[in-house]
Amino acid sequence: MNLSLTSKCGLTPRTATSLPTELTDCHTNGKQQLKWMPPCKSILACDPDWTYSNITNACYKMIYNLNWTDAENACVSEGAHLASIHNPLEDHFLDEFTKTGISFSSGYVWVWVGLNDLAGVGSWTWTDGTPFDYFNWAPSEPNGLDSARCVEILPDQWTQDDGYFQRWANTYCTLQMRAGVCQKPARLN
Ligand SMILES: [Ca+2]
Repeated sequence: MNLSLTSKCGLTPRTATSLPTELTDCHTNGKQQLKWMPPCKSILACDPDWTYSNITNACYKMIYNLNWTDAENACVSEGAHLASIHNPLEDHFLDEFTKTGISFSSGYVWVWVGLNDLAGVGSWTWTDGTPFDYFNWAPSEPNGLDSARCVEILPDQWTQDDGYFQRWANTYCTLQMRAGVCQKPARLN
């Protein structure tokens, strides 16, 4: 446990699997106790062109017109990965962040996220190394498991009542998608 930053609002260094947490150093009966507190957001910041989310305490940025591999590489080149999703709140945030707001548009209106099973069919993995602990597959997804190895979200309604709206699907990694969304931890300001 790193206490070196407690003088700067108590934040511990972040990893891909933990949210920033404020430490309060309490001394009780001569013994030090550490109390976990909500994150101190005032000193968290994102680089220019990145958007902060107080749901994940991470930074997000859209990228456009790339296949999945190129999208992930584009994120990595900026110290990020394609986004990971671990609960409905994060899922909803990404739908809102990435949507066009146009219903029933044509073409590849999906958005790449970091989920893939390139290491083994059906072994779903996030590129940022976080656990696969939540999913929101559309009905009948994932399908075509042998060849559809990368995952997209659909923040816009592209057909009527097909069950795909704001849910996930697996598809071919080589498809050039409308967008992808990168995610990286917020930095200490
Ligand atoms: Ca599919």
